[in-house]
Amino acid sequence: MAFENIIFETTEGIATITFNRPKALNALNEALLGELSQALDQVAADEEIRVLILTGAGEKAFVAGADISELVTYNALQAKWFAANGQVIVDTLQKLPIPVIAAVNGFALGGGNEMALACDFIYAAENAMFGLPEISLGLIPGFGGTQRLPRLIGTNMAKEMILTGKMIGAAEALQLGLVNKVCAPDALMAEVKKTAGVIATKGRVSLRAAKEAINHGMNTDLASGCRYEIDAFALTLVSDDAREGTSAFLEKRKPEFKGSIKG
Ligand code: CO8
Repeated sequence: MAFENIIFETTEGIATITFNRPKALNALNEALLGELSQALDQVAADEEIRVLILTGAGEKAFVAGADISELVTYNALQAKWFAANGQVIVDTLQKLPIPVIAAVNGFALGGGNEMALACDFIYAAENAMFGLPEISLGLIPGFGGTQRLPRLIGTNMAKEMILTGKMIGAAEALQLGLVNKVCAPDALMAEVKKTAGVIATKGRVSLRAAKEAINHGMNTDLASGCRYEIDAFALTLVSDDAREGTSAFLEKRKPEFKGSIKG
């Protein structure tokens, strides 16, 4: 279907969703979130898509947060629905069976920062700015920021960012472990696609199992996480891709992973 607030395209197994409201710095309104939700469903249902990239249209912003002009019209129930709906979407992003990379090309604020936090990792342009400025609006983060940011950069650094509402640049975000790599703005998408391309050559079953094991382990104790890994490892070992990967190694050739998650 045709989207108006996002651009959804797929090339060689790599899907890209571009937030596309550049005049409002790609702020998240209900229409955009509805389209994003539909696009994520399409991504989840399409086994040919190996990796998803999220980015923002224009040169200024990834996403500058929830659309404040829409937020101010909400009553309490609408605000609850908006936050709950947003959390379903970031949860869907985090649980997508394929890797998701955020290519942060400018401001990633509020709900935009939270969207990036739900991705598997972030590459940022040198001009990217990260922040959870809700406190300056008399609000708090509502799309999971109070939960995911401390898990990623530690409680005290997250508290400082959330309680002051300050923005940090890409270099500081790299130092904090919020982003994996900082690139020149015009090199960002090429770098992200290069990494996505490497991931896309790997087996579907093992990619899914590795992501699930890490996500599961981050929400449980070490012993339970390791126990989960045993089962996930056993499942991957009997997959077509593991047969191909191990045979290719023994035959001294490159593997060609063509296995299906459906067995
Ligand atoms: N919502 C709506 N419009 C926005 C937003 C936004 N978040 N951000 C920018 N815009 C619009 C501006 O209003 C402006 O529109 P116009 O040209 O019509 O005046 C246009 O985008 C360009 O913005 P600026 O002129 O402000 O550009 P600057 O370069 O001067 O400043 C900033 C860039 C610093 C990013 C600035 O725009 C800004 O501070 N934006 C708001 C950032 C913010 O506070 N984000 C958090 C929003 S709240 C949130 O995300 C909560 C998520 C959870 C919600 C759950 C609740 C129920």
